[in-house]
Amino acid sequence: GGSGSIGAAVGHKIIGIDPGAGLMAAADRAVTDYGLTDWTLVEGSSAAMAVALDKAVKNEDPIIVTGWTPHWMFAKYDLKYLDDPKKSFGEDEEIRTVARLGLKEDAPSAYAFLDRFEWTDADMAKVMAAVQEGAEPADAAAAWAEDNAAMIDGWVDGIEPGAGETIKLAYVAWDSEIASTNVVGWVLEHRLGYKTELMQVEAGPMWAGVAGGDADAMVAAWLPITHKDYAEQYEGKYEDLGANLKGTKLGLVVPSYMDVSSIEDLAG
Ligand code: PBE
Repeated sequence: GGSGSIGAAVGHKIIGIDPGAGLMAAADRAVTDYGLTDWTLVEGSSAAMAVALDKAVKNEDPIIVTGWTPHWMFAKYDLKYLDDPKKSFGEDEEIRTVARLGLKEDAPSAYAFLDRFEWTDADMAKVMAAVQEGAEPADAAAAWAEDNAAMIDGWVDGIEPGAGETIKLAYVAWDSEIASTNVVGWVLEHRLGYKTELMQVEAGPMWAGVAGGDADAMVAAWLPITHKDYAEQYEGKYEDLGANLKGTKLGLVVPSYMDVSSIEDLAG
């Protein structure tokens, strides 16, 4: 159908996630860039977005959500990203590990491992799928770690165990970051002798926590675009340890049965 009919079919709503997510700022940009004046970006959470998507797909109803890769939803459902010719969602970024200042001196073994930690979207997908199927995140991380002992050997090779200190990892309840944070926590606890505290917070407090030293590190920094505002706000107050996963993507996502291919088609 025509463009107007898509807007009408979904009530001119884009189903978003938590308001602190960089993805929401990007979706706001898209609303402006593409002139989607009568559209509403609905705030919620990753979990609520996934529930809405599941319900729509089961009924073959139209729906537009904010989405990102890596995410299990692309394996579970037949979905497509809408083209973004104006690049509101940016391109070419990575997930980075960010540590508080002083972690290197205070917990050198944890720091050395965090600096080395890097995996792929295929690795992350396995943990995410297990969680999505109902496993506790810590159990899914442990199972993945047992299946991938050789990779973990490489991450900790030559690093002396720590002295049993507690490492606080901040993260947001994004499916991708639940997976990575639990795996990193497992390695710190089971291979490097640390205790861990996994602090689930919103995106702003996650960055504030690492910058202020209340958290030791996060593996959930999407840069250079998605978390640009946070990175600029706290510049000089954290240490960027580089990529832990490459090959990410963000955008507006729809079920493949919808007759729409570009964000441009939503205007009017
Ligand atoms: N996300 C997943 C986050 C980063 C990880 C894309 C939802 C965000 O938008 O900030």
